[in-house]
Amino acid sequence: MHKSGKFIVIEGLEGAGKSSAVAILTRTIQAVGHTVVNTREPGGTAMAEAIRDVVKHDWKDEKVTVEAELLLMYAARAQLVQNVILPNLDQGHWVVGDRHDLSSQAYQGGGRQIDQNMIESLRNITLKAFKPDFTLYMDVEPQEGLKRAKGRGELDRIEQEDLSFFERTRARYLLLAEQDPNCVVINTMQDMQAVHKDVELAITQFLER
Ligand code: T5A
Repeated sequence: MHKSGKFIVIEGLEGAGKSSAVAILTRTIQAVGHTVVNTREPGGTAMAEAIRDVVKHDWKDEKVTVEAELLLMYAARAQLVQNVILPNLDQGHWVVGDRHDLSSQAYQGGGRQIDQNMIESLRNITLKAFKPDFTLYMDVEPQEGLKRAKGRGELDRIEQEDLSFFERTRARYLLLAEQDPNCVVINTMQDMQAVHKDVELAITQFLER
């Protein structure tokens, strides 16, 4: 499989502050001499970006089924992993991903309450044994995260879900983060300076491993 590149992922609800965490990780990893490639999900290839548009779009009278949403997330992920992530890791580059598979487990599994076995099957087909080397889960209370996201402009189709959807999503994130020894939880209810310090510390400790 891949040579020596590592796949680092940032996860969290909307407004958790993933964008600035991605910037900190990228800077810190580059500072020790690695080439960093940034990705986002859904998206990151021409086709996956088109899927992103489709999945974030509001289709007015046409209900987007939970199954269609799940399949689109995995279709985009298949494109990104095979065309971008794996080839870069093979070349020894590090990939910093804004969201990956944990998002599907949390949003579609927790939020949409899709059966875990169905998600697991898609995961096995799409990713096989591939998984991130390290994940930072940026934890935010849904109300606060949505307030921050709203402050940035219009909410998309998924962001317009009710609070209980995001509470279920967060609960699933926390559960899965706790079970994963390669996942660190960052409390983003603190001020930004404290959050950034925690992110820097987490990635520095990973680099020193
Ligand atoms: N999705 C995605 C699924 O349902 N399943 C999947 O499998 C995948 C891959 C993606 C959508 O798709 C869903 C999840 C999403 O709904 P997106 O546009 O990528 O859509 O959505 P997000 O990744 O959530 O993007 P956001 O931009 O909303 O979140 P960020 O990046 O976490 O937020 P950020 O960094 O832009 O911060 C938001 C604002 O908050 C402020 C920032 O300055 C910014 O203004 N902020 C803080 N303010 C105070 N204190 C702090 N500690 C702060 N941290 C940030």
